[in-house]
Amino acid sequence: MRTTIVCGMLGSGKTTFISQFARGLQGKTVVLVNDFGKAGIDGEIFEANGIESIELPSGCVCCTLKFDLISSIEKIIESFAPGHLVIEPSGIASPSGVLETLGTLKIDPVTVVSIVDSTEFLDLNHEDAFGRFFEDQITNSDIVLVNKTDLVNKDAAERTVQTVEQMNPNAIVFSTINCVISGTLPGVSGAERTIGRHAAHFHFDTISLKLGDNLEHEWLSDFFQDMSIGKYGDIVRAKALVNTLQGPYQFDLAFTNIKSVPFEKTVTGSRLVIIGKGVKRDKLARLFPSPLAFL
Ligand SMILES: Nc1nc2c(ncn2[C@@H]2O[C@H](COP(=O)(O)OP(=O)(O)OP(=O)(O)O)[C@@H](O)[C@H]2O)c(=O)[nH]1
Ligand SMILES: [Mg+2]
Repeated sequence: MRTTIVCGMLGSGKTTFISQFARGLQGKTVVLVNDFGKAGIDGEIFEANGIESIELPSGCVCCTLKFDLISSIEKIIESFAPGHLVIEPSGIASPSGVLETLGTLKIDPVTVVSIVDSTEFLDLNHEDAFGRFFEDQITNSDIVLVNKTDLVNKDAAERTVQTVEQMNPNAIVFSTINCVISGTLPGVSGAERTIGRHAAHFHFDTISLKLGDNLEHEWLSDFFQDMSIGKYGDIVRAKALVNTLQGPYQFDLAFTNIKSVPFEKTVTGSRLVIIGKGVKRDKLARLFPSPLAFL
């Protein structure tokens, strides 16, 4: 079994990458996904793309969910015997924690692909922000996608690529839009990896809300816009699958970038996940009154 870990900060593009990558793989492929919020969203996105996936409960696979990760992998091997296992840890997981777990299970070979969001990396790559997280991520990677280059200028994209190359001269680095790589991904596995530099965790509030199916697309778009400018706290990531009155939609906020696209099928239970610091729970409760419920 080949195993690929796809890591990267919240909203950097992990699910976007896997949705394309897994479809191109030969043989049985299973994705193991660990959404940070209680209302899992990514599993349903994979399903809509025809990709088999198993969701791990909320929390983080690199620390508190280590045992769940072990038992889920054992179950996947037993039930599906896949040719390829793809793991999407939560956007706060350190790859070294996941690599350690795979090591105890003697899983080999493992490729680490990491996604860097070029709209935030240069601003946040210092000790007081996410510097240690990025270091763990990039030094443990075989392949790095410097993604969302459509949203930054050429100079910022080039500086991001250069910084990543300096941090890990052995990694293969691509500059991408929507995680698209021309040609096939090189098959590499980092035998030389030194794990154990497990980065300290940063802590975020997470809120999951069950929504009704009676919301207007425009109202939700305005709400995401308001979240992006700080009206509900310092929100770093929000995502929702909603059957709006205009049809099913997927909404995303990743740092300050917002997006909504029609979803391929009716959503199984409209829901919203918000991740950030100082999230204004009371204000949200007033906006989404009963019978809508916090999960
Ligand atoms: N403009 C632009 N948007 C992108 C790009 N890549 C991904 N996105 C969008 O960014 C949002 C987040 O992408 P995801 O693939 O869900 O990110 P993720 O890393 O899986 O997010 P989490 O699992 O929540 O941490 C989605 O709306 C994507 O469509 C890109 O290169 N350019
Ligand atoms: Mg994801």
